[in-house]
Amino acid sequence: MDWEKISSEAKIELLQVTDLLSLEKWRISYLGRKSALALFLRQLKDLPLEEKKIQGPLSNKVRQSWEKMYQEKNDDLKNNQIVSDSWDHTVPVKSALNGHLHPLTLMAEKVVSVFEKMGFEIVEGPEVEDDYHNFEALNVPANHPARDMWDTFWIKSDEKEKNLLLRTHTSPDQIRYMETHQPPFRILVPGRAYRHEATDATHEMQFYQIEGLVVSEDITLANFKNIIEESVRHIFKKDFKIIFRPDYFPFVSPGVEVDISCFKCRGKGCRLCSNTGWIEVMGAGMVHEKVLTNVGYEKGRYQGFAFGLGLERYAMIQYGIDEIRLFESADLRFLKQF
Ligand code: FA5
Repeated sequence: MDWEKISSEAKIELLQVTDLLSLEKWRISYLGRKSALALFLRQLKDLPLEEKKIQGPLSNKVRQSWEKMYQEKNDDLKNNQIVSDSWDHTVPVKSALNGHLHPLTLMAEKVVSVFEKMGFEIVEGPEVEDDYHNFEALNVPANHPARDMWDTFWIKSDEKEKNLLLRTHTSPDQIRYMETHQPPFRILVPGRAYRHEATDATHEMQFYQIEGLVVSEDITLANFKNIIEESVRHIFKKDFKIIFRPDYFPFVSPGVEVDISCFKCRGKGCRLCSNTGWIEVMGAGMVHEKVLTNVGYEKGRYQGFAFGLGLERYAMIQYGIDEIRLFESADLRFLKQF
């Protein structure tokens, strides 16, 4: 018997097999009781001894290799193929898991859409910043005590590009925009900020801010107050109590902090709001004259306001979340609720 020739025919035929029915036909034809191989094995005992010694092991090897080929093909078809005649259409299937937007994305989209309706242009800036844009141009020179307000992640880099950092706020994007644009304008800059600080229920090391900047010849703090009150009303669709308090930032004068009444204790005071009854949501103020001249604007001609709001804080208020660290936890029990 020319086992080599028959084996190669068997292989070619097996390659063409695509369902279990034709695989069974193949098995009957090559390994079945009436197959050439089975007949040969049955007649083996009648061969002369010398011949038997050669043909015996040879034909057994052929049988083993065909059985292996058969088994592999069988497994392959069973794993990968739905055999039409054994497919029960009535068996319920597991429904596919649908993805959905992260609560911070939902919140950012809401904030952006409200400000867009108020005529703000959406702008983005780099997360890896230089000292100049993050601090210097914002009137925070080296060694200024206000630098302590932003615990900074500095980036190790070569001589040419030294003083790189992960931006500690989105305010450097005010500078980047003003360097290339003349007033009047209103911009909104959503983005990530990084601070090397201990985390707690309202502080993360990576968080999102949304910066706003409006500059023209006649912008006042009253415009700022009105825009923030209106935007809060449209974003949250509730009449939250908002408080504007004096605060200090080197790049604004006067400076303002904006707080919204604590959603958890309704102003009574709790752990979340450090017993103040208020949750701080943004820093803001009238753009400092030094900042306007640093970007090359004519001295005394323009004025404007800027603000930097914390997106997580907004989302916490919107969804009643009392722990900021849940946002980045990747905990599906949390994420599935949105
Ligand atoms: C600033 O970052 C200023 N750049 C804001 C500003 C912009 C002032 C323009 C004046 C003009 P502050 O550090 O307070 O300020 O942060 C602003 C807001 O970001 C906070 O009110 C808070 O909502 C949010 N935020 C600050 N630090 C964290 C943190 N570690 N985790 C989560 N949110 C934070």
